[in-house]
Amino acid sequence: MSEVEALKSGLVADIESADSLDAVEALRVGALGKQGVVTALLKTLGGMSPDERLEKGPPIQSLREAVTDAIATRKAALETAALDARLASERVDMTLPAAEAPQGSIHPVSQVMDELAEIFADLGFTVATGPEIEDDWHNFTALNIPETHPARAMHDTFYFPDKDAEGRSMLLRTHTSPVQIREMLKHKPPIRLVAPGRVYRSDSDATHTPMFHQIEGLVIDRDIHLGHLKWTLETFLKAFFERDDVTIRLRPSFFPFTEPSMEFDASYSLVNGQRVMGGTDGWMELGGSGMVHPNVIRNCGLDPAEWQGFAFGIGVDRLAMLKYGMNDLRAFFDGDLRWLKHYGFSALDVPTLSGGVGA
Ligand code: 2NL
Repeated sequence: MSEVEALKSGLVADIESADSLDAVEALRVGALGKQGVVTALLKTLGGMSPDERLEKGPPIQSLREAVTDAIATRKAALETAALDARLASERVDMTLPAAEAPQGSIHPVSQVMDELAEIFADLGFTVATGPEIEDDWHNFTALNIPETHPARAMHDTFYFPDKDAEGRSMLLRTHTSPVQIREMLKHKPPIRLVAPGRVYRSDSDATHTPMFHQIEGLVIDRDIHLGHLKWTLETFLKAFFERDDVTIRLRPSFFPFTEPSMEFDASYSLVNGQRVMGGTDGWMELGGSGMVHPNVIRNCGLDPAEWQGFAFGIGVDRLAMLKYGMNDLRAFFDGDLRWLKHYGFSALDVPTLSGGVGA
C-alpha cells in the first residue's frame, strides 16, 4: 500500500471511530486545516512537474475527498445521536400536574349556576337552555307583554338593526322566559324545568350590568297552585343558603306573564352589622314569581282550563353576591385575575347535595 493510501485508511478509520463532534473537529483540523497533513500533501502538487502531478495528483485528491466525506458522514451521525439524546432527556410528561403553571378557577357565577342545577335536579326539574338571540314573539308576545309595555321599549332591549329573513325583529333576550315558551311548544305537560343563562338589558350602573344571569323556573301540570310555588321557593332557598331557618314572604306585584304575581323576599339576620341569609331580623328582596297567565298557556297551544302552572325568576349574580359575600356587581365582569383568585372556586369543588352544595 502506498504512503497516501495508508494515510487515507488511517485517517478515515480515526474519523469513523471519533466519539464526539469535538474529536471530529480536531481530526479535521489535523488533516485539512492550515497545518494539516492532507493540506501539506496538496501543497506539494504545486512544486511537481506535470508528469509527476499526473501520477501523484489523483491519489492525493482522492485522499482529500475521502477525508472530507468521512468527516461529513461522522458529523451527521453524531449530530443525529445528540438530537435523539436531547429529545429523550427533554421529554415532557403531559400527564404530570402543572405545579408551576398558573391555576385557573371557576367563576362564582358558574359555581352558583352548578349549585342551582344540582338543587333543582334533586327536586325533579330538568335544565333547559335556548338561544340568546331571540325574536320578538318568543321574548315578548308569547309572554303576554303588550306592544306598549315599557320592557319592550328601545330603552331596555338590545334590538338588532335589521329584521331576519322572515321579517321578524330580532333582539338579545331580556329574560330566559323564551326558553320556557319554546319548551312548552315542544313538550306536552307535565313540565318541570329551570332555565338558567345570560340575559341582556340596556342598563349600566353600580347595580346593573348590560349582561347578567338569570334562572327561571316553570311548572305546568293539572291542579298546580300557589302552595306548590311557595314550597318550591322555600325548599330551594334553604338548600342554596344551607340553612333551615330561611323563610320567605310573598308580596303582591305585577308581571304581564303571571296572574296573580308576587315578588318574594327571604329572611336574613344581622351578624356584626352584615346581612346573612336566614333568621328573623329582616326581609331581602330576591325575585319575582306567580301563576302562569292563562294567555301564556294559550299562546303555547295548551288549554288553560286543563293546565295551570307557576313560574319564578331570580337574578343569579345577586344570589352569588349574597351567598359568597361580594358587594360589587361590576367586579364580576372585569376579568381581574386577583378578584378571580380570591373569589374563584377550584375546578374540583363540584357542588353535590350530599357534600353540601357550596361548602
Ligand atoms: C323577576 C321576574 C319572573 C317569570 C319570571 C315566567 C315565565 C313563563 C311564564 C310565566 Cl314562560 N312566567 N317567568 C314569572 C314571574 C316572575 O321574574 O323579577 N325576576 C328577577
